[in-house]
Amino acid sequence: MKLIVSIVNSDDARGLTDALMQEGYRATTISTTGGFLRQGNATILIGTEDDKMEDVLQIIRSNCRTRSQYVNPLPPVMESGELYMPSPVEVQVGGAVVFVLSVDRAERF
Ligand code: 2BA
Repeated sequence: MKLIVSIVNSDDARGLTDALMQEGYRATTISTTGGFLRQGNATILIGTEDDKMEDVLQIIRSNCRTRSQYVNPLPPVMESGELYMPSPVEVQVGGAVVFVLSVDRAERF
């Protein structure tokens, strides 16, 4: 069995879980925050059989899109009187960051 941990844009989370449910997969959505942008995203946990993994990855792929975001880099250390003009940097976020973990045992009691 595999546990697929998928970090996605909050705007894609609903569509992705709907698509997973439609195909008969079970999923849990956790509200999370990215360490770099410090913005909300969603982490979706999907436990599934090994032979279903590629199908789940395909559903994730087709329901999450890449977005460009601009962030202001941290200001440098400056002497008093110096002026810092921040210039935003573009980063590509997502579609989805996915980790696949092997599960030793899964139970539902
Ligand atoms: P954030 O940490 O908020 O990162 C958002 C985007 O900022 C990243 O998109 C990446 O394009 C950029 N970024 C992140 N760290 C950077 C750095 N040190 N320098 C320059 N740019 C950086 P994604 O790679 O698509 O990641 C989207 C979200 O997935 C991340 O949000 C984080 O919540 C999660 N994530 C990504 N890689 C991870 C990892 N190795 N472990 C745990 N979570 C991860």
